[in-house]
Amino acid sequence: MAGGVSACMVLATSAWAAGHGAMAQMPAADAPVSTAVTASDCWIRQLPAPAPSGGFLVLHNAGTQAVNLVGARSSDYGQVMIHQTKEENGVSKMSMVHQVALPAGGQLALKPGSYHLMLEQARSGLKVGDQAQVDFALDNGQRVTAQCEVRPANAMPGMAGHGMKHGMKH
Ligand SMILES: [Cu+2]
Repeated sequence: MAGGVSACMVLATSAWAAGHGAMAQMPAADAPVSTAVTASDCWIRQLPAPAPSGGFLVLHNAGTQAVNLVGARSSDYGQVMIHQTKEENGVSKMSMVHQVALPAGGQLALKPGSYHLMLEQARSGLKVGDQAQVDFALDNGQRVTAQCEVRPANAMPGMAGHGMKHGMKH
C-alpha cells in the first residue's frame, strides 16, 4: 500500500505539471453523507484570480474504521485539489496528493505548511465574508460537506507567500 501511495504522488506531480491533474476523485452527487466523519473550522484564504486560494479545516473521524479522504469539489470553485506542503532540505515544496488517512477516532487538520486545499476558478461574485461549500469524497463511497468562510488574503500573516508560490509555480 505504501508503495502505491508514493507512485501515485509521483504521477500526481507530473499530471499536475502537465495541466491540473485529471486524476482526482470527485464525490458523487448522490453519495451518502458520512455519519462518522465531520468537518469543522473551514475557511478559505481568498486570493485574486488567477492565483489559487488556500483552504483549511479540521476533519474528525468519530468512527471505528480508518477512512481515506480521496478528493474534493465545490460548486463555488471550478477546481479543488488536496495539496501537501513538505519541507525538504529547508525548501518548502508542494505537491498534489490523492489520499489522506483519517484514523479511527482521530482528526486531521488541513493547515498552512501541511495538507491544505487549493481552490481555483472561484465563481464570479464570490467575496470575502461569503460561505463556500466544499464536498469531500471518502474511499468508502461516502461524502463529507463543509461550509467554509471566505476570508481576505491577509487573514493569516504566517501564510504570506503561499499564494505567491502557487502563482509563480503553476
Ligand atoms: Cu498548495
